Amino acid sequence: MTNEEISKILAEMAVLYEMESVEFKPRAYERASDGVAGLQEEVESVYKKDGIKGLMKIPGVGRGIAEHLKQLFSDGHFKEYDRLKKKFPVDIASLSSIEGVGPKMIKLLYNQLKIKNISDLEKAAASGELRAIPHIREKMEQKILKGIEYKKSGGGRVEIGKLLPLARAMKSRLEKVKGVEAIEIAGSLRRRQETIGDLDFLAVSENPEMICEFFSKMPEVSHVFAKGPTKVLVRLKQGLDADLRVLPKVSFGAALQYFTGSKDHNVEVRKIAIKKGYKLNEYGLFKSADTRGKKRRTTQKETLVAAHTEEEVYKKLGMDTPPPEMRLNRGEIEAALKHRLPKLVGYGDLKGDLQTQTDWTDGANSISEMAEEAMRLGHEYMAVTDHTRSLAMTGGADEKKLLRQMSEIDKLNLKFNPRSGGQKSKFKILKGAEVNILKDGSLDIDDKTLAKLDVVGAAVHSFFNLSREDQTARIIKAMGNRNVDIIFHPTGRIINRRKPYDVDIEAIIKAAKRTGTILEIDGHPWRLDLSDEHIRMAKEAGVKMVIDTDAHSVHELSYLEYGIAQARRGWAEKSDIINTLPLGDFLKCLKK
Ligand code: DGT
Ligand code: CA
Ligand code: CA
Ligand code: ZN
Repeated sequence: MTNEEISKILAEMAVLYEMESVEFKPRAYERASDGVAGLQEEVESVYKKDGIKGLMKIPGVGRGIAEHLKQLFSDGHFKEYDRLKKKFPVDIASLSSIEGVGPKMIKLLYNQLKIKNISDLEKAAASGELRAIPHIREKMEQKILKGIEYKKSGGGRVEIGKLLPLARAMKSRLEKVKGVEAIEIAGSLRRRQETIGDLDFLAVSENPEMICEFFSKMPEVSHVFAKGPTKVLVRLKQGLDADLRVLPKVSFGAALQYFTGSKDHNVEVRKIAIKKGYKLNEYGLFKSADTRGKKRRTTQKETLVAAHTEEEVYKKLGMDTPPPEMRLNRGEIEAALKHRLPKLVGYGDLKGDLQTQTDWTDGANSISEMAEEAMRLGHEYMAVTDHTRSLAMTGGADEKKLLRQMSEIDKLNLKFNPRSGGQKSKFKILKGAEVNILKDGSLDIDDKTLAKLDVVGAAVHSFFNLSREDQTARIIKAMGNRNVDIIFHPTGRIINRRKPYDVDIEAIIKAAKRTGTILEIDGHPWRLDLSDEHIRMAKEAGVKMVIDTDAHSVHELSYLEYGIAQARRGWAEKSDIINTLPLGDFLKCLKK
């Protein structure tokens, strides 16, 4: 069983215990689910190597859950899960993918109306039956209907955060198959798009049939649609399709170029090839031997010009090679022809993280655990930005709590400071907050306290339905506060779950420029907010941005990668992103 599947079961169990009204267990299972999802190594091999003790080292996994996992690996199923599933035969995964539907709601829906899946829910919401439940009013009913509609319109595309680790794990196992010389992930995943329609693997192998056989039998596969000697098409348990193509070594670069896409990019590149008298396809760039007698031209007379690497293909066409993230036919082809591609911010360029939540509010880990992990990742700084007062469900901090947290951070910084004799040099925890922007654009923490923080992010977490005018004015008012350094997740969307609120992003960008406010690129793969197009607008307006993770646990601190990918798709360069700067220079870019 893969980590993905185990993590899913643990997350379901959290909800099932909630339905059973068991205390503490729901949170414990959620943490274990997160811990498993974030693990590089397969849980099963951890167990095989180090037994129960090894399992208990996984973040969030205590003895009880470790015992359950042991049983899972020895008998192939979770007794407790089977018992709960029998008691509550509910499609938890799909119900909880609807905005506004969490564990407590699932419990109410089942107990009161026996709602088991999305179609039951849709019927109940459309007929007004939902309002029989005391906690559900019309507003909630509308929200649920909107959520269902939005989910349907998503067309089954899967968020990148669910796929990149999965695809990498598959890739590393495919690499080890006998005869394999190269494996690459192409398609939208190589371009690091926000959502993925299907996975495209390319391989070079001396033994194509063997890798095809291996691929079709991978544990991630739920169904094989087609299997030939050099091509396999499967459905994954994750709910999307994946295909593998095995190619001759000579044409690997051309194939990679072709299957990386995007389709729009390819169409334009092919036009350039034709203009130059070439033919371009997944096997290579060819020059026709006879350009006059078109009718008599045969493929035998074509000579291969370039195919081995992508760079060769682009070079023969007179172009630089655009990074995969840029290949969307949004001007990159022209720039590549003029040798004027921007030098994109790199995956190793960030010096720190600027949005993290801890167990002071709704995060899973302590400040110190988060800081240790940030150090391990090589960061120079990390801002702690817990939620504030008016986000009551997270236990948001008021002024007093923020002051207490600040002195805790002072203590920790002293501990991490080399002068105190510690080993960990040059790391600093910054005092921050994710301050809530109230309906009228004022903030829920007083200015005196905000002024004491190193870095203040402000964000909208309520009143998503204001008119465009009011929503925009509200955020711009917050930007006018001289303590507000950054606007976090500026459009509020959650991928596949919630549309952005209606806001005039051009006006926000203008106001950011005028007030010296920074805009966030929230790298959490559920958010990825700003979008790539907004990033490009901000860059062109000369507005500075930060890339951060919005991490709520230690393993989410690795989400910077998604934020960087997003920034690259938005053409951002190092100089556009201020947390590429060392701490001192970074702080100088803030308002104070
Ligand atoms: P997805 O899967 O919807 O997230 O997006 P892609 O870009 O991965 O699309 P997919 O899997 O249909 O095809 C992979 C690549 O193959 C695509 O990016 C470009 C190339 N490709 C597919 N169909 C065509 C086509 O009709 N013409 C050209 N020029 N390229 C194509
Ligand atoms: Ca694809
Ligand atoms: Ca495909
Ligand atoms: Zn939070």
